[in-house]
Amino acid sequence: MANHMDKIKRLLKEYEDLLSRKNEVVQDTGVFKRYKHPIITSEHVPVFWKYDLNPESNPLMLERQGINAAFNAGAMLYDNKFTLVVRTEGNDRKSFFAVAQSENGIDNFRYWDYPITLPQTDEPDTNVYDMRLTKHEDGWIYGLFCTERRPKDAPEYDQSVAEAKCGIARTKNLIDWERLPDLDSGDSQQRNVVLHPEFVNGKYALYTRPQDGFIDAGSGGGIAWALIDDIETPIVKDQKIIDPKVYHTIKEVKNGQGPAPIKTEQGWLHLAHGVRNTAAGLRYVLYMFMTSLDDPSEVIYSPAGHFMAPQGEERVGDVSNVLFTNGWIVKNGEVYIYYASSDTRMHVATSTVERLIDYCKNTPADGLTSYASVKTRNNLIKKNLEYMKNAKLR
Ligand code: M1P
Repeated sequence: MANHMDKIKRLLKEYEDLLSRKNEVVQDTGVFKRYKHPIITSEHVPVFWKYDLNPESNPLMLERQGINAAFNAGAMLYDNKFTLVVRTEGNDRKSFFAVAQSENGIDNFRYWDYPITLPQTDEPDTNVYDMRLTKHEDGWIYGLFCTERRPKDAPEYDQSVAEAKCGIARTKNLIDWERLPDLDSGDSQQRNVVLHPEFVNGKYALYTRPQDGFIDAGSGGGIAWALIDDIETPIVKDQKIIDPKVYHTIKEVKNGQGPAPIKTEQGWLHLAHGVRNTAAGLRYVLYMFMTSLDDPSEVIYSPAGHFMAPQGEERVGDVSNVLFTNGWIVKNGEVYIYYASSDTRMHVATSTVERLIDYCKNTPADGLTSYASVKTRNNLIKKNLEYMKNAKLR
């Protein structure tokens, strides 16, 4: 018995050491700061979610219900704490949502005692993931997420056929959730749907990502914009592509809105993921753009290329070469970007609203050819050489 208790104490101590580890900046590009440690991994999930601690029912202290990964978290400031709704995935491959909070946003994230129990529709979800949190001006906190099910007409021989739809739930306290009907967009598949935080022309506004197949966006042309009359009967009648996928860019295969955009004096700041093809498979990176305050469906700045791409250990995981984001938080002008690497773990990067606007406005747009890229770079080189000559730096 003493031995059993020692094992529990050791597990709890190792757990506490991990959670209280301080994070530190390891990269500062001027645009953002990157941090040394992931902020949430499968190891951050409470010991009492994995082990049966009772010596009578688990005398050998085996891990009973392992956790495979913790990634793709929605984010918001709740109760003045940095609050994530983490896609937490068991060894059984099922994802579920769980709240974790931190006082400073960069380390010491702690899970609440229980994961979220999400109410079901008449058609139960097989798997749920990637919740985008939006504090809407109607007073509710909305969570839009992907609900995945096996289509009724799927052939018996193929057990991997899946259908992705946008599930919708809302809450006032992140504990009790009301499930609304799934979004009816008329598309065969939908993922990466995000609710805009304000009414637009008196309607709820959505960023959608129509797609033909479960993985393949096909004729789904990019990030779309849709207005719906009623969130309790959410039907999309019309979608227009506002940020298309484009040949030979970081979003040539597909893209998707990240979290809900941030409102600034100069426009809405958007963070998104773009996907391109490589010989080693798909590569997911983060990119940014801005839309107009007068018309949030009008893109006003679109800097070329990626904002962040996988580096170091971020490159490797269950789905390698992936950065994905569905959460960020603004506090006093500081922006905390929560991103996941390779469908395995969560990280934070920090910036400011001022720096992100500067990045979006002053990074040249993609000229779409090597010739145009050289021309843009030559402009920078020429300007710098003149500056360095005048400043006697060379
Ligand atoms: O595996 C990478 C990502 O793939 C999907 O994103 P998208 O719909 O753009 O292809 C999502 O399943 C996401 O969860 C995952 O991180």
